[in-house]
Amino acid sequence: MGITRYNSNPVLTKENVPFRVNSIFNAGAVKFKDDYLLLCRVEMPNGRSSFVLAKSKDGFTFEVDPKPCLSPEDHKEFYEFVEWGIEDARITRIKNKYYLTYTGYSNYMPLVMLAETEDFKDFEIIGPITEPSNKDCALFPEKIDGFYWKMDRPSNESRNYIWVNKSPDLLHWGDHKFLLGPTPGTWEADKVGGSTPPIKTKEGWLLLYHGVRGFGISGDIYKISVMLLDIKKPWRILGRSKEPILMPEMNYERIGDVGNVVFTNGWVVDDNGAVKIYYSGADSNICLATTTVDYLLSLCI
Ligand code: M1P
Repeated sequence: MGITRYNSNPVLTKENVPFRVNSIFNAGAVKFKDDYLLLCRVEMPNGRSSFVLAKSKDGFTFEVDPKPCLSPEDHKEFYEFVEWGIEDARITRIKNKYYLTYTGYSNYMPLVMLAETEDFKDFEIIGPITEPSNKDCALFPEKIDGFYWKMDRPSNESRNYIWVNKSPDLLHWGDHKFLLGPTPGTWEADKVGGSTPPIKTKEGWLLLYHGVRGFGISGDIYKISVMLLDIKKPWRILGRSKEPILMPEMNYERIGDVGNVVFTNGWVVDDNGAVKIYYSGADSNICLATTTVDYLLSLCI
């Protein structure tokens, strides 16, 4: 078993969206009741993004809702933080609530917004949980030593590093610890960021992350990899793959709005260890790759 691309990729493109959009991509993913749900980023014709839900019974064939479920305009007193769009939601279930961590984009530059829902119909927007510039945030699915934990990616023009930090209440965050930076001379030489929310395994917290290498005017190449964190000390990396697990190879990953990108912010892990990774090619579609928890763990050396 390795990583297998679904042979009918992409599972969603803009042609599947029942309203006018520039693109659909970068979906958070979750199993909710009997459905696979994707909380997809739709870039509207004006270049600003909202979220729309897509639903599936089998995880392969999705139907997109007729209208967005969350838009910048829904953010009321927080509108100034999201005026230019909301992007790339990660979904974490903690007890019976689902938390969305997503990028709010505005004149302030990107920051991390938090919202919660119980039904994916009503969303309570809690507000910003970082300052700019920060993105690629995901919550851990349970408390560790009595605290909530998140990972995020504070950045400036030359530094894009993953950090983890903790909170008593999901609002006030501290105890910031460095997790991972780029590795010079490799596929992840210029930038890294957390991708999927961590899942708990027998060996530690397992998650996907992305790495970027820039090639000047030819652009950046985005690839996906996997790492394993200590269950009690989530700032300690126990292992990670020596090579990316997914890289742009297919036309639908190489050609699009931003070419040579594979990017994920959502996966669904079934009780039997089967993993569905929902990822986007070239910032222009939603694709699927399948694998298993055991295979991903075997890469984390
Ligand atoms: O174009 C690839 C990705 O670039 C950014 O990712 P990051 O800042 O984590 O490197 C994001 O804009 C993301 O939406 C986009 O898919």
